Amino acid sequence: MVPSCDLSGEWRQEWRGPALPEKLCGVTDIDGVMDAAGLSNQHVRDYVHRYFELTGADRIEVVNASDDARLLREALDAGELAPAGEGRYYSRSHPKDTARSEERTVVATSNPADAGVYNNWRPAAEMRPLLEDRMRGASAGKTMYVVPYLMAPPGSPLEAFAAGVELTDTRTVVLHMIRMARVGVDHVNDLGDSFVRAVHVTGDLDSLGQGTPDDQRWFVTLADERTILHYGSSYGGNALLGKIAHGLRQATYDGWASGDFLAEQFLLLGITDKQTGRKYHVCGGMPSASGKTNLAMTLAPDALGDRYRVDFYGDDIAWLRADPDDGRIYAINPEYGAFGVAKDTNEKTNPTAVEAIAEGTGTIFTNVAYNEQTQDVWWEGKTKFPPADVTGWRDWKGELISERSEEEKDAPWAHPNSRFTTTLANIPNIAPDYENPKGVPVDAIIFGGRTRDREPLVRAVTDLAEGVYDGLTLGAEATFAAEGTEGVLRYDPMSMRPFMAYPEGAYAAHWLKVIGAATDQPIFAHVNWFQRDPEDGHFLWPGYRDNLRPLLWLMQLRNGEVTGRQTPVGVVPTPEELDLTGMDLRPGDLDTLLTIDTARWQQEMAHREEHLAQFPDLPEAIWTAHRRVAAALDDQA
Ligand code: GTP
Ligand code: SPV
Ligand code: MN
Repeated sequence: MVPSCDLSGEWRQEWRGPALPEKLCGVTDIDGVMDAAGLSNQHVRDYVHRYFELTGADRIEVVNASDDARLLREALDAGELAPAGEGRYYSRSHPKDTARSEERTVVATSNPADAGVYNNWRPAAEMRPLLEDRMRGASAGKTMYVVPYLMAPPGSPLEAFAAGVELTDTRTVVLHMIRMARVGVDHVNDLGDSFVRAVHVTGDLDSLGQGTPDDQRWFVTLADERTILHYGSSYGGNALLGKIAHGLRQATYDGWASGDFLAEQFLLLGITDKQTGRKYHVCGGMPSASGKTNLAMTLAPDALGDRYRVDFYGDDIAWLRADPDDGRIYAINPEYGAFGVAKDTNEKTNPTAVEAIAEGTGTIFTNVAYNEQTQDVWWEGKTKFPPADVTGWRDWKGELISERSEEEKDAPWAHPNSRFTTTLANIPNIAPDYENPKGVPVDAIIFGGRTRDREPLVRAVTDLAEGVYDGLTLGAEATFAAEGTEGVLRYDPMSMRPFMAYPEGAYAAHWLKVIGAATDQPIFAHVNWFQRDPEDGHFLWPGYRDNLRPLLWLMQLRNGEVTGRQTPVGVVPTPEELDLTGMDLRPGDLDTLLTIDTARWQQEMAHREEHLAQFPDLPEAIWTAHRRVAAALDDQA
């Protein structure tokens, strides 16, 4: 006889009778669902039970990557997605939910000493109940999807830090996770308790007071409990918890706590010199929306294409460790897909991205413009002008372009943070060995922000402490009074400001330790594609595919094939050393791109001093590097 209201689930595993109903006594039999899905890890099952009860979801579903086609059909039927041509999909987020919110993002632990300047530290004992209160009953009527995932190529030495189980009440989040991470129960069944618990509850997006003093959203990483609780958004990094909440915030904390590795908002690419057969790997940090995806996907400029090939490894996250066997730094991309900025993506700026999001790729577009009659998508910079015939076109909010009022006429059709989501395998220049569990040896670590003056095209730094110092003083310019003072950078150390999980002084020390453990260390460099002419504002450097040229110079410098010119802030190429074949730069622009304006740099050094002084316990080696650069500038003045 079937024990009618026994929900413990134990008897079910013994049951040999006919298929059992999913619900008994009106309650979902979640053990039955987990059994059927082969989810056997008892720690995962207990966690699912706990949050199923807390969130009040109606039912659960355990997700494997192979469920993608069915989930897509369901999302299309439910109107959560619309078709965007063959094998491509379109989604619109809630208009108040279009980007990460840094103010509402918190790292919480039980140790007040974990508070840093940027991690918005709060006590875990305060944040967990606060989040669980918000989540209580908030998934009523919904399905709770159980998404086991792995943020690493399987077999990676860092695999122990890479597994997680996201619980989410939103189907489109699941579809994004399937593209951005490796998803399936096999990734967690044998792990015991060592997986990240990542709970995502969307909440009622109409009434969360987003951006007001009464904001209800919270995005919390309980780092020392390896638990992520996000409430109040279903967009990007707020909701795809494997990506930045685990892949960056949790992982950077784990890397520090274990002493083993660094997790950084870095791109990772390979350069093959077909003439010599040598292969180089470059990784590096640029703040959000500053060009990582574009650089990682870049092709060699036409004139250099016969000799060099660029391979894509990763565009947003890299985990780095020193390998004791050969003394080199190895990097992996923990992700499985790319979540790229749509704006300005076109055949000229980024042909590989255009191919990676073409029909048949399964790409999901979010918040671009959409034509419901032709199923076409458009964003600013896809073509020079928007489609001339506006029939059927709606902007990212769903408003018909044809019905725009006079004042709305010039508003962008796509949201500036509109994005595409596609798997790495769709990227035409994906590295053949991108799933190599060991990762690839790193030759150079670069940093780059958007800086309209001062920062040259490239300057190389050969000393470890000076390289780390350079990363810590990375920033992007503030352009409007609202964001800061003109000419003063918004510092974004290593491009990790929004993802920092522990104090900056300890972070710097951990960098020195991990990279310092390598006997064959990467060279550092600072790059800048965004210098402008002070008179007419044009970009001095055309950017995009031409960005390979300064990287080639950097590899030559590392190989001792060029010497460059020593300046107080690093080694800068001489104009002859840069391979500019096939380019026509305006006269004078190259000089400006390679010039160090000493007075302007001295001004910057004063701001840097204030910036670094915020961080107690900054290693003395970093201060020494700062003083050395400052003194060299003073000598030159
Ligand atoms: P996140 O995904 O937010 O971390 O951004 P990202 O760093 O990957 O930035 P992405 O490559 O998506 O570029 C952001 C914007 O900068 C896009 O609109 C690009 O078109 C633009 N951009 C990228 N590279 C260059 C360049 O070399 N020159 C110029 N002028 N613009 C660039
Ligand atoms: C960024 O903002 O740096 C991103 C997008 O890469 S998100 O995943 O939303 O953080
Ligand atoms: Mn990013």
